[in-house]
Amino acid sequence: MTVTTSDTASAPQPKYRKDYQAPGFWIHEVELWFDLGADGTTVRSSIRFERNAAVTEPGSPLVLMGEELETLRVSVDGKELGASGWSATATELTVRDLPGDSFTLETEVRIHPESNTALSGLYRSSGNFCTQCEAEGFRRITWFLDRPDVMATYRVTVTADKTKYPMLLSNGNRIEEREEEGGRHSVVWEDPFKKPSYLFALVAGDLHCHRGTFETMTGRTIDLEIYVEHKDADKCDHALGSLQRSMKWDEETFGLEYDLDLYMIVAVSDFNMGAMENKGLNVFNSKYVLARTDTASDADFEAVEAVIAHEYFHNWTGNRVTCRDWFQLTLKEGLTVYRDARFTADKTSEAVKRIDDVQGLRAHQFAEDSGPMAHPIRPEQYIEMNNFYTSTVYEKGAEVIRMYETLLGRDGFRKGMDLYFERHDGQAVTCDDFRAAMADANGRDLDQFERWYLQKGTPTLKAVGCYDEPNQTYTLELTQSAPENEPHFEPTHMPVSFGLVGPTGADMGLAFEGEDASKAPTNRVLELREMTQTWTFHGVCARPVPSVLRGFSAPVNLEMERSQEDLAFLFAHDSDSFNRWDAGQTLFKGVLLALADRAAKGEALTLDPAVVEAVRNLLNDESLDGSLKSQAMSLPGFSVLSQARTHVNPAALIEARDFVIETLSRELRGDLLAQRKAARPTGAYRADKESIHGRRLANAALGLLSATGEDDIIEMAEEQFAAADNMTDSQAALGCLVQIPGSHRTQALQAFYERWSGDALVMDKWFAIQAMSRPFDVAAYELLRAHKNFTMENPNRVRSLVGVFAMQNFRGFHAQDGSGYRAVADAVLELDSLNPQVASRMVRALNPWKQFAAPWSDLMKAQLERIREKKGLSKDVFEIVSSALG
Ligand code: B3K
Ligand code: ZN
Repeated sequence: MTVTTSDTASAPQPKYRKDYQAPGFWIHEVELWFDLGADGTTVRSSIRFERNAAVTEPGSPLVLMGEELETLRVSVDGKELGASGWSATATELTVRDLPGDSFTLETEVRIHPESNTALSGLYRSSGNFCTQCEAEGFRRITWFLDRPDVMATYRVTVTADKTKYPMLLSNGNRIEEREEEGGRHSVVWEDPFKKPSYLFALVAGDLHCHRGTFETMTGRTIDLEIYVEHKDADKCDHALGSLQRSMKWDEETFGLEYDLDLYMIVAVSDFNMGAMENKGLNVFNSKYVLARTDTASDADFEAVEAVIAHEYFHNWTGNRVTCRDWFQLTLKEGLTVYRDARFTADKTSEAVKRIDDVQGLRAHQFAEDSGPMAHPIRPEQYIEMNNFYTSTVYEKGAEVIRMYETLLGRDGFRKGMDLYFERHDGQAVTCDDFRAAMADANGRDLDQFERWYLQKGTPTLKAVGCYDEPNQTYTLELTQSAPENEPHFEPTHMPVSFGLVGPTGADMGLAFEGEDASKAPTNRVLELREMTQTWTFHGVCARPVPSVLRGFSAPVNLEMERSQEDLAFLFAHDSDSFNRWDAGQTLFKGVLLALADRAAKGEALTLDPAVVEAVRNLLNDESLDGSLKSQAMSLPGFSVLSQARTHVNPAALIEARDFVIETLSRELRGDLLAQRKAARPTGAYRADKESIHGRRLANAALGLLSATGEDDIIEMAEEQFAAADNMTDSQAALGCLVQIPGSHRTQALQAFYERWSGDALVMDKWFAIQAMSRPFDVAAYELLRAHKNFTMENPNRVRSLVGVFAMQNFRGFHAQDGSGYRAVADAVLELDSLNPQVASRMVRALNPWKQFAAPWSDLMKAQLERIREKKGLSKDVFEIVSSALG
């Protein structure tokens, strides 16, 4: 059962940021008792309320939020209320008989975790109980003021059958355990830190506990406990190490120490997103905990470490200082993504991490920002908050935080963070409070910077450079302009990192008038605050090539007229590794789009040999590590290319991309073979940086080589597949073998299935590898949809088949007869009744329909309309579909 909408007369109404009002009551203390059963759970609560006289009149009733609760009893200050004292609708409990302005309310409700397929609130996963309360899931557990500015301390008693649920966990410290009648037992937990209800957690189950400790900077010993299913006991080491490294890093980098004496992480297999930072008791998608070298790839290991770090970092940025209301979500998410990115950069490679992040940002966030769901990082309105856990709030939010750092410097940023915690520890605050702390700690005016929170869409940054040879000056003119979908655009405060690359490939000095170019810095952060500004650099003794927006210092679309030669020159020489990579991307993008236009007209395709040579040079540049080389040869993806066009013809884009990949594969065959050979680590598997870079390059080379489907390359992939002692190599080889139909494909898939059918996370890979492969069409999709290992009830499985097909298999999804769209819409309709949050993620694949040419656009739109027609559509999917069609 979900909140139903279109069968009621009125459509769901949005909430607006401008309407914020403080709560009518405060809650200081909460006590909860859970009686967990196979057929229903009883939740009793005792809550201490105090009227907020600034907001509500004395005598006005208390209104609490709830969903799918069966109310058994309501009492105030120990007196049970009769029917006239309270009333409940599907979503509100109103209590009228209040003895005064502060009182204790007790309620008892019955809920049904055993049939909760929405995975929000209290639910069951693999027979265990767990919770997910962010954003508004706590109200599915008990009547409450379920909003983040209501912060309280919690005492929680959990009672359940002792044999089935030997572990009973909640937030904070375990203070009592006792036996109960009938083979049951109880555990009592107390969380001394005030928290909003979205950080509440409860877990009950029969789990293996992997233990460790961490000694903090003040010498306290913290117990670390990682809970997993018994069969996964040997996949916890990396998660534990990741947690210890995160704790250390946050002390060293931000001076932040963990507060409780216990930190628990529980891995569950049915989870709507990645993980959840509940105070002292994180609940994780098992995908981001479990890792063993034969089941998880290098990328999976890195993702586990990053997500563990992210949730850990939330303890300060999110939990100790939380959000006043959900419009402020980026306050904790943008900041925490920024922090985890810095952590990963420190632990792996700053350059590689930056390129991976920007690649993701452009593919997902830029697409969202130019589509129907575009919103500022601090949205102005929402219908269903869960729909706003977006790459805009997270990833663009992190870019905005990164701009503070670029403007203020690392030390200035740290000063701002220190002041933020000094002012707001224990509070629920806003993005403006964060900005004020950054400004005040540094004596800077950051008023204009607020526009990054107010405006949606991706601004364009236009750069025009002019070299004056007689005067030896170089003038750079920067102009910012409005995104198409932001009619009220005003100029942002934008840091533009800049350099000039001289004819030898070395950076030149950037001297303002009167400065000595030989002593001037070679990189400057230019602060663009007007629509247009110019800067002139002196003593520029030869014609330079400009390198603009180094490190991707602002989340914008850079527009600059540059010749293919200049781009190739930067691709070969820019000292800024991001811009070096990006010059290649700009070069490829121009080539691919021109080829796609030719393909759309049915014209023959040819590739400029200079492009091939540029890639060859990179591949053979021994100053680059394997990861950078593999990034340098990856072409802009379908999403990035289609954003550059209106009326996209997907077939022509795919044809152009295939053509370039196949040409590079043929022309660079010798180089790729040599690179693969040199890069592949020899001997037993190792996880050091060098080996990880080596595998990344070797597997990218194999991937590119296999594009032509030649027998010797297939044999090479078969050999790697058979011999692999780690998932990175095994998965990469399988990824090559599935691209071309034949016995090699079926045999490899069968072997992989036989070996791993008992391991859910590896089976997700088996589904995903097929779903993104070239021969995978709608018929193949339907076969896997009916496979005995597929279920719509597990979000990871849905993402690996439906999600990958809809968002990564452009051939199959954009089939010209519309069958791909129909198949995905069928899945959305089915999911909507089971799990609206997952349904509303899948349906977004249809969002960019306006960007496509006919017949694709009409076919996509028709499926959106079909979904909108469904009776009882969840408000999650309703919001997405109506904005897409609106
Ligand atoms: N804060 C959670 C996300 C909750 C999503 C709610 N639909 C995970 C994170 O960002 O760390
Ligand atoms: Zn987060």
